[in-house]
Amino acid sequence: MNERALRGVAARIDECIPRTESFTSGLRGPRTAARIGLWLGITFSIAFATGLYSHASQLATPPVALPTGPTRLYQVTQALHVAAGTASIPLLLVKLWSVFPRLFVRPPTRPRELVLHLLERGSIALLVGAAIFQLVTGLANSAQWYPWSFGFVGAHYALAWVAVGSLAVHVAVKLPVIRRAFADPVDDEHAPGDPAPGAPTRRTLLHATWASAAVAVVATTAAEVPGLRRVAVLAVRSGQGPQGIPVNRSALAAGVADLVADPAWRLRVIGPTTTVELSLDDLRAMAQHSAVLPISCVEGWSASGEWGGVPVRDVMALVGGGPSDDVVVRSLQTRGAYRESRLPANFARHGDSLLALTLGGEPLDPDHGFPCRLIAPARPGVLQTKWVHEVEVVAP
Ligand SMILES: Nc1nc2c(c(=O)[nH]1)N[C@H]1C(S)=C(S)[C@@H](COP(=O)(O)O)O[C@H]1N2
Ligand SMILES: [Mo]
Repeated sequence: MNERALRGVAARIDECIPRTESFTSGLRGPRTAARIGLWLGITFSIAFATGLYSHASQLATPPVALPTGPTRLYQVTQALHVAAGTASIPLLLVKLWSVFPRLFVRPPTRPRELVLHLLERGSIALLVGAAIFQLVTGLANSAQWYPWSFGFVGAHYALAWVAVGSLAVHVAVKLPVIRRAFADPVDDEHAPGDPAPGAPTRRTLLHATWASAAVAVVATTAAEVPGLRRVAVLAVRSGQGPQGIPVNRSALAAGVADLVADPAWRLRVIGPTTTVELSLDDLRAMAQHSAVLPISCVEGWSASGEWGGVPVRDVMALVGGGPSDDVVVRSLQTRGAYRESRLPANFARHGDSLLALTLGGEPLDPDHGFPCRLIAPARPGVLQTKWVHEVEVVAP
């Protein structure tokens, strides 16, 4: 094929691809995109900060000692994480719609400009890809649906850095456009390209977007607000479980139903000086302490109860454990990522960190960890190990 024929083909392909100018809705464009972008920046920052904290909380040995209070700290930060992520979904959809025609901008021909253009497009592709990945995996995780084979925690954490990094580049590159967009009024009547009288304005579009984000937040998180449980239609685990607390994995599902009913159950406590075995009656004979503490699941639901039992530090002291020791707690469960957790020293010596035997004054339901479970303040639910049978004091 000669060069002329090639040009002809290229021109014909070009004709088939829509042009940026063919999208005429005045609702789109920088003024809408910048204002929604500002809110996306806020929701992504909240999700990133609370996500980093959640990730650090789940490390066996966090890089810095994390605070053990207030008791509801993790409950609040994780609710913020899920709420910010959920609000981002309608925001991102409208934002993508508002800039969609830019997808059809023809690349410049001068090499220098072309390189810059491709870099800018590349950073946007990265940002959009990472943002969609985060929102889809986060939403699926909070619905306990895992239609993938990679590890959620590692992937969601890694892509958070990609999303936030490419977001910073995007804001820096677009700063002049953003400045101009905010300087312009949202709606200027009678300007060319602006909607005809009676047609929706940019202001209407923005208000509808804010409203959808607000509905998304309320529908996922209101379950914890007294009186609002019924409107939390999208909340996971907002229903009641035994003893007023929802159950994520039942004793049956964890394969421990028979083991927990065995009267021969003993708590093995391993320490630097000795190992002891305690029966349920031995534990009940020790000094009991109670505390109101929430189960705060990473999926976003949470529920508080009054837990009673033996402070972890009292059990550690039986085998020579002291206030600077960590402790590893193991479940009867033989499989599953949550069958073991490590309590850093500052949590282990906290008086409200319990090997709980009761909930609301009653013996634990098998689904809540009978005979004995770990419950400690300001920790993710995944670390509140149920069906405990072994406690080992370890040097940090
Ligand atoms: N052994 C064991 N402990 C566990 C789990 C588990 O699967 N196995 N799930 C954890 C998770 S994800 C949560 S949110 C809480 C739920 O506790 P609950 O069922 O008493 O509400 O228990 C935690 N403890
Ligand atoms: Mo959880």
